[in-house]
Amino acid sequence: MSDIYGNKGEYSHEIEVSTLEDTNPPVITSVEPEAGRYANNIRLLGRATDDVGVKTFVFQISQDKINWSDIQNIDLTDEPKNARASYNFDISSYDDGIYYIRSKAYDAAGNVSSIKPYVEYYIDHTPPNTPTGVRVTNAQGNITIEWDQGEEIEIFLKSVD
Ligand SMILES: [Ca+2]
Repeated sequence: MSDIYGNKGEYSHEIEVSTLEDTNPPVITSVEPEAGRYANNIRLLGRATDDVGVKTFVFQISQDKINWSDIQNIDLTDEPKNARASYNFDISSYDDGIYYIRSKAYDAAGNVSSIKPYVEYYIDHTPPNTPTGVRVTNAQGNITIEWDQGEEIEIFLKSVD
């Protein structure tokens, strides 16, 4: 390479980009535990995969599946392709009700998982000592007490004529 004066220009190297750009977002493969009632804490466990590596998990909570707020961000320093992150979520300050929890995952390139499955949890601080829907039936001296949840008991009474 030379200019019109015959001076040799300095050869400039193009910086070669050897690492392929990561454009594939991570995929959340599971959020645990399974749906159910929880009183004081929920031991959350999320799993995700990525073609390069998962860098960050974010657990989020919502009551309407529209507005989500972060519960916890978890950075994975080793950025594994098959990643799992757990968090013991203290729900003691949450009101009773139905909540949805989901997880997002980011890779090192900033791609975020697009499909974010959620799990439905019922936060319930009320101890289950009050049965609902109590029914008492009396058939020929056999009194049966039933309620909607829990075990049934039968009380057999001799009818007094
Ligand atoms: Ca990726």
